[in-house]
Amino acid sequence: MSGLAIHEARLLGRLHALGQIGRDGENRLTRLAASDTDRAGRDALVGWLREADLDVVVDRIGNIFGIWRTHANAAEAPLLLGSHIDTVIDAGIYDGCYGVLAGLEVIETLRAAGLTPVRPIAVAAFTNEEGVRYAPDMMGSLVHAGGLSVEEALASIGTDGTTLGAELERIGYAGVAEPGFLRPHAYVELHIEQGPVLEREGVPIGAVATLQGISWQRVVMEGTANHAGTTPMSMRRDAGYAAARVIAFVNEQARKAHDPSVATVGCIAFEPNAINVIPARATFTVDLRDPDEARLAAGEAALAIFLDEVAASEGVSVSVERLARFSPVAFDAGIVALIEQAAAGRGLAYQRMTSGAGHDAQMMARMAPAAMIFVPSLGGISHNPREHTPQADLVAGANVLLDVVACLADA
Ligand code: HGY
Ligand code: MN
Ligand code: MN
Ligand code: MN
Repeated sequence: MSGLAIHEARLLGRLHALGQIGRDGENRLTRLAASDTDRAGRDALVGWLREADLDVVVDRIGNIFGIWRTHANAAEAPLLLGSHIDTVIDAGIYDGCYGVLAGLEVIETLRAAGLTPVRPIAVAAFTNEEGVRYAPDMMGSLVHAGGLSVEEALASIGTDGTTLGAELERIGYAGVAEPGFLRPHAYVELHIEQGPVLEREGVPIGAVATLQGISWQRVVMEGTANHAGTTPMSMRRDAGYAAARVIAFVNEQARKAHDPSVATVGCIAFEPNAINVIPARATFTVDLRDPDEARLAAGEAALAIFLDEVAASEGVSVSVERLARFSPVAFDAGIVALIEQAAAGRGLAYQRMTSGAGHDAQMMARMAPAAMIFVPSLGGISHNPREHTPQADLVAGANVLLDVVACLADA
């Protein structure tokens, strides 16, 4: 293994500095893709990449790459590290940012040690991993891996009616490099687990071998606005009640299935949204996930049947828009084993696991051997300002990444 150690204060200092960028008056952190706060986060990252004397490239979907191209290895396919720095609404400071900044930290540590790896090493911050403003999520890495055309991605319309391409232009991150210009030799992503497993097991390192399938849909149910006081229950076409039945259905289905299947209705809006008007329209999202493709597909089919049943019984119309659909992914067994060796080499307990969250690595696995390293999330909490990982775990994860990179890049 490398025998080196990352510069703790530099990594932790940058993580906390980035975590202050994009806070509102109530101190809530939100950097939605291609927003003004995302621009501020991107500017900070580009500044650190430049300070590290990396070759900074921005591609047409706004993915940011910092490339360490020493003369000795210019021709080789780079080893790529990275994650994302866009956030959900009212986010924590570690999701995505930890992997990007640890990737940069590993490059700076290897360079400061005077090593010249056989392979170039690059770190990426992919655009719109969260998918909160523009769907699908993991968009920048999906485009990079060729799973979505850059034109289609740039034309995507946000929840606020904006177009991603115009917003990237506005914030100055509509790059010129063609997506996929950098074909990595391998991709390794360090990330907080965002779930309860590692903390519950008392294990500091997760070697992520698989990542579950994801299905995102937006459902619109149309009924009839009417008077809340005068309309008999038997005469209602209540889109709000119809939506409530569907929300109950997907939750009961997932609870009935068994642990790995999960279902979430995270967004809902009623129109006209007035206390004394029967909702004419209900718009809501359904996020289904399962490590088993057949079970995920069965959950989607059961939902489709139930939507038809509710439409008929409540007299509402239903339209469904698919926002994202990714099958479960198995990561590269060789890199997973290397992660376990690196953890063992540092005397750290580790365990092989699956990821409940979506990550850029699942897109990068389409174009190169890929795997992930997890560190624990306190209370299993994430996508929440209380997201937290103890400093010792953050440093341990970055040092394991350092050893994996030193090996893969032949430093
Ligand atoms: O949805 C996800 O799992 C990821 O955070 N985008
Ligand atoms: Mn993330
Ligand atoms: Mn996330
Ligand atoms: Mn993710």
